[in-house]
Amino acid sequence: MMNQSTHQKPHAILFPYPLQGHVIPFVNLAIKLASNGFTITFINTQSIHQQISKAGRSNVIDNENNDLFSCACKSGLDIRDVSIYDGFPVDYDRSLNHDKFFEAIMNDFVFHVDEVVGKLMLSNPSPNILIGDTFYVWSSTIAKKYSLVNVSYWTEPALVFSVYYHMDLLKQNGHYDCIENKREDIIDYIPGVKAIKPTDLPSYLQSDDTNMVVNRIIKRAFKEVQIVDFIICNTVHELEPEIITALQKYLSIYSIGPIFSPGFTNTSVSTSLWSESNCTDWLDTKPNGSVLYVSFGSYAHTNKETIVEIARGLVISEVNFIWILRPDIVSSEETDYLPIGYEESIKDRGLIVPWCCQTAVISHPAVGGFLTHCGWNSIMESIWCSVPFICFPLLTDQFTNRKLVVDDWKIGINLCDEGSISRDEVAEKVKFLMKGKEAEEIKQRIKKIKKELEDGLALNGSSQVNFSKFMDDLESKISKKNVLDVEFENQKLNHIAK
Ligand SMILES: *[C@@H]1O[C@H](CO)[C@@H](O)[C@H](O)[C@H]1NC(C)=O
Ligand SMILES: *[C@@H]1O[C@H](CO)[C@@H](O)[C@H](O)[C@H]1NC(C)=O
Ligand SMILES: *[C@@H]1O[C@H](CO)[C@@H](O)[C@H](O)[C@H]1NC(C)=O
Ligand SMILES: *[C@@H]1O[C@H](CO)[C@@H](O)[C@H](O)[C@H]1NC(C)=O
Ligand SMILES: *[C@@H]1O[C@H](CO)[C@@H](O)[C@H](O)[C@H]1NC(C)=O
Ligand SMILES: CC(=O)N[C@H]1CO[C@H](CO)[C@@H](O)[C@@H]1O
Repeated sequence: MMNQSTHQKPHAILFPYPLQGHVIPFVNLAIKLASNGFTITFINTQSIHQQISKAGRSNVIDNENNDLFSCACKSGLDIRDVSIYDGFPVDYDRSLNHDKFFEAIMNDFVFHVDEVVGKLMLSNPSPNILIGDTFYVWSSTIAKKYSLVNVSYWTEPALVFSVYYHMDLLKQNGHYDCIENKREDIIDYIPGVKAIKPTDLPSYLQSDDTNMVVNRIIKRAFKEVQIVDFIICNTVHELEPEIITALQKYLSIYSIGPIFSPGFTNTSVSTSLWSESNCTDWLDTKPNGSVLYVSFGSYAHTNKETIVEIARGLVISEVNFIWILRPDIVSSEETDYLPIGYEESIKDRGLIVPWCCQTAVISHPAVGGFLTHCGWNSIMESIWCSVPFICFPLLTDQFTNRKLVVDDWKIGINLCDEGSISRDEVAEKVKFLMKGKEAEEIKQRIKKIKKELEDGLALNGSSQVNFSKFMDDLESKISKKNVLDVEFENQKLNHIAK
């Protein structure tokens, strides 16, 4: 009987956070686990599911069944597509109503999750693992209720994890949530973190109002993460060795990144929330390394003045560029932010599109630099293509990621040092990165960092070995749990028999 139960097939339920930057690494993880024989049930919110399937490429989405994973399944992977109600109508503007939406995600979403997981427990093979985004505050509660091994997936660098994990230390030292004057001195007491400036902390930790919804989510989520079985992190050990080693003292944390889709640019699963413009033909007309790619990601907003200064600065720089401008980059209520006649004025030197397949663009030889908001996926992808950065963080972990890129790895430069930016500064920085002789060293260094990523993913590389270890530890936890479950059932039977 024991043998039978110890060989139960692993079936993991995956819950990405309902944001573009989280969905991508979750999908890539799903493919990786499924390629290793796991059954996966992938749970998007209905809103995210509908947005992806509307935007999706017809060649990879089975429109009849509206199954985002049909193409991956045809190639033999067992990935089941399920969507879940998040408490709001699908077309509700979650970005505009950010606080209200995330308040509900923190407090009420768990009831919908409970219902869906309850039903899924009847599926075959029956689920035995829950992999939730670290930002979810309910993972171990649900895992406990359904007796699932609980795994927390952190889609940002270990540095950011560590800073959140040690919020109490920041508080004790007056660097977070203190009423008196905020301290401006270097933070050097977080285990494994040599030194970090208060202005390099994630934006939520720099805020005066520590009672904001995201701060409360982080506080609860990082309590929750202390009791999960395993944490997996989309980073490479060699990039953040001291931080990860320090965390390993109290947590089962595995660095398994970067998690890309198997073809990098050629995904068999759609992940994009907006339809992607194809920039290949335009890029084909440009000399190698001559194009600056400009994107501020999927989530953050900026103001109209900033957009105008960047627009003018790009023109002054005389560099070719592709600029991703989401209609809601300022706000979904102010979509008319470019100077009048701007798009016509740039002629063929610039291409402005609402969204694109980022991996396809940055892996094109014409691209030589990336003006970025410093989202973690963007950084990993661009390192993979050896494309160096101009950093313009806007929100959340982006400030901390900037520190890694500019101060630690020296593979990028800052756009500006705080405050507002000017067109001349934009032009100067763009010219420096794209045309300056000094930028050559940056390009050499990014090749070295790229090598770390490659080595990590190689056959005996750290991420590959850690991933195998994670899967082994997971399976042994499942079989242990099964033994306990069987004993528990037997006890119950004995009890009833008496
Ligand atoms: C989730 O992890 C914690 C810590 O290991 C454990 O106490 C809890 O029982 C786990 N849940 C289940 C159902 O295994
Ligand atoms: C790209 O993806 C499609 C669909 O999954 C697949 O048929 C094709 O072989 C892939 N090509 C490469 C180069 O990986
Ligand atoms: C984009 O266009 C190029 C050139 O026309 C084509 O080869 C490529 O397949 C297109 N990519 C996608 C994802 O449609
Ligand atoms: C541009 O880059 C591609 C890909 O690396 C290479 O094959 C090609 O020869 C390069 N073209 C020139 C003009 O250097
Ligand atoms: C990987 O490690 C194993 C065990 O240490 C060894 O037998 C194998 O030759 C290594 N493979 C490579 C490609 O280095
Ligand atoms: C959890 C775990 O085994 N982590 C390992 C990942 O890889 C690095 C580098 O090989 C090890 O030092 C970690 O211990």
